Amino acid sequence: MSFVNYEVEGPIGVLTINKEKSLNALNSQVLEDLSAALDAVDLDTVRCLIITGAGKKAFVAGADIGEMSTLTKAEGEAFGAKGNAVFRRVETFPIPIIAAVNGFALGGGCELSMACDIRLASDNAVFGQPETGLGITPGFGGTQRLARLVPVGLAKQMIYAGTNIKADKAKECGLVNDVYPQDELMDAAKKLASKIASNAPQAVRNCKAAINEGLDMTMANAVELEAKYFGDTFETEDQVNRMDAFLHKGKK
Ligand code: CO8
Repeated sequence: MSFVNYEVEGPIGVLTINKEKSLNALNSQVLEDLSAALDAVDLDTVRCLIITGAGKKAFVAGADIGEMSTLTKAEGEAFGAKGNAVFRRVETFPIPIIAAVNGFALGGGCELSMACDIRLASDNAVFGQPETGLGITPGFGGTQRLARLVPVGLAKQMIYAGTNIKADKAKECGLVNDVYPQDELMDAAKKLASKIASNAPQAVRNCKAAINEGLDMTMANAVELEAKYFGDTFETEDQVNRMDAFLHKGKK
């Protein structure tokens, strides 16, 4: 049995972390199941993914504290590396991934949402990195991605003091794009995913790669990179047909 359900609705794939009893906490098995679910995505037909958590209380309440409690230094490092490898797969997955954050997104949950391209939240969502209170640092990318997504001072406060932020504050600081009533979150995520899926798939993929790779570069190198991804979209069926349709609208 997998702790990650994968359902396909046309061009949209929905991955649900399904361990509701422990608020979808991430243990080694869940991380492996998430990776296996990504393996199962048919990239010829699916154009956007949504990741969410089972139930109405939590997206993911963190890495599994029970599993982590007895780790040695070496095992801790290995567990961190395992989580980071899976989250990096999420971040660099060829198609966009939307996090539909339907409740607590703490520790590894906040980190999973930040590895996604876009975060939408329910009004009961809570984001935080409570690790220092447990005697550890964030270990699945939290010290790096949070400081790149929100003002550095806020990231430092959230990480040093373990200050959680609610959905409205997460929207105010740009961590999430929009906030919805819990019952409307998935419809909103699917609507956005459908809009993404309606655009030219190669162009969308190239945009994701250009944005992600360019963020680590100087502007001079980044625009050179953009030129390559831009050029790559020409002479594709989508480019030819979509521009032709624009130019000849109403004339055919
Ligand atoms: N790990 C394991 N079990 C959990 C976790 C978790 N992170 N979160 C919740 N649960 C379990 C609870 O133990 C409880 O189980 P049971 O019913 O068997 O007692 C069940 O889920 C329900 O939880 P609560 O009863 O606590 O529910 P509340 O509504 O009272 O509280 C909270 C909800 C506030 C979300 C609370 O559960 C909580 O604080 N959870 C822990 C949050 C946390 O600290 N997360 C960060 C964990 S550390 C981390 O993620 C590090 C990532 C990087 C790792 C790098 C490794 C080297």
